[in-house]
Amino acid sequence: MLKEISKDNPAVLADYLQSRAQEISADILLKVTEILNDVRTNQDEACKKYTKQFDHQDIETFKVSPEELDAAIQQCDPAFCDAMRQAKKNIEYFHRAQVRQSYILQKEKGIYLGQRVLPLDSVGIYVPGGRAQYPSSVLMNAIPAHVAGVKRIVMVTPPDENGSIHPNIAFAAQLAGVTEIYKIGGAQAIAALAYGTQQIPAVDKIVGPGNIFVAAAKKLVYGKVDIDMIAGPSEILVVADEKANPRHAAADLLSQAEHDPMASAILLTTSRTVLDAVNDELKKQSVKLPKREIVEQSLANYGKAIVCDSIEECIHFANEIAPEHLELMIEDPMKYLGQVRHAGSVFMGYYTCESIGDYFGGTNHVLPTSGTARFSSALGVDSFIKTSCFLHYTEEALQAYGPQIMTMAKEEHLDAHANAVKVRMENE
Ligand code: HSO
Ligand code: ZN
Repeated sequence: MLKEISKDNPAVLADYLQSRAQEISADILLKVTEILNDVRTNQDEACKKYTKQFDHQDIETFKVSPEELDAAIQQCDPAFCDAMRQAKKNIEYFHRAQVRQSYILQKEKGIYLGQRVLPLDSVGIYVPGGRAQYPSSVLMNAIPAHVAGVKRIVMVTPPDENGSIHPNIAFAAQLAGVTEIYKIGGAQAIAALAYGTQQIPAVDKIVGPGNIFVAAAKKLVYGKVDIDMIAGPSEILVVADEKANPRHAAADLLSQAEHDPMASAILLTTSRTVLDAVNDELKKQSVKLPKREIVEQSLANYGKAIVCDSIEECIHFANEIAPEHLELMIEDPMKYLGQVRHAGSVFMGYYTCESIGDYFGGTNHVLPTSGTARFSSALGVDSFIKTSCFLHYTEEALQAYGPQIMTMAKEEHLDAHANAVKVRMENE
């Protein structure tokens, strides 16, 4: 059942928005800092100790050997492998269009300047164990890195109860171009990737979701390495007009509610009849789901609805909420897309359920949550590149513009700066 928020009572919406913000407690930050320092100092010994303590495994060699990888992949269902291969093609197709070009500009007097686009040398992808082990996320993280041209793509994932890596994760890694896999998870894995150990060489950037300890570790190592984002629980916001099928809308809301008891599912509709029908459907459909308990908790916590006067008004509230996923279950979605300012990814029309994007369509499913779509973007090729600029002046150009540069330097009382120009101008 979705709790209705009156559109005339913005305070309730503000409360909801506030409650999405995730704070990491000082206690957790302290514990994680200890782990980070320990791994930084004692390297593999500390990694082994924490793997024993948290994952109950004695791991001597963290790196997954080619034989172990092949043996794991043998166990995968061929139909799953085929679907993953097609998904990979679609994801690659979309991300290739994101590749940015270097540029060079020629100016008067032999001046030229430009910017080069360079892939990062190495990245680490964190893949959680347990409940949220998603091979689709391996594709979403590794393929853009591969397309960007990153040479070393490292994956870390905690060992399972047999000390091995999950077959589907192994297959996804191989398919997506991961170059090294290590069986290690938690804050210790983030520390190893950030600082390097004897067995696990450091990387330049760490991406991928994880539990609160992983999130805290990523926050703390930021600066030593880059990170992607601190991902919060999944969010779906459905905008439905009077022609939207309530059964479909309910199915889509449940598809994200099943991720997490803290996930949010919001319906904005121009029709009270649709809202009532969606609520009936939620009841009917949720009892049949294996993750019924999670879904019920999530809807009780963050299942909301607003009945609006128009699609424009729905989009106004969608922009306020800045959801991770926005479905436009409306007749002419293209007509309204331009009004959408803040959403991680938009799903257009009655047939584009979010699941298509989660797995297969090609757009990335690593998206900004908790309102961060106001200022950040989906993971993509841009997440794995950096730029470096360059500049060239000739003697003629320096003679022409030297006085202006010196004027600026003198205003900042930086005589040595001015002098570097002057000594060259006097050469003549
Ligand atoms: N919807 C999730 C991604 C995902 N769904 C992975 C299924 N598998 C991101 O919010
Ligand atoms: Zn999902």
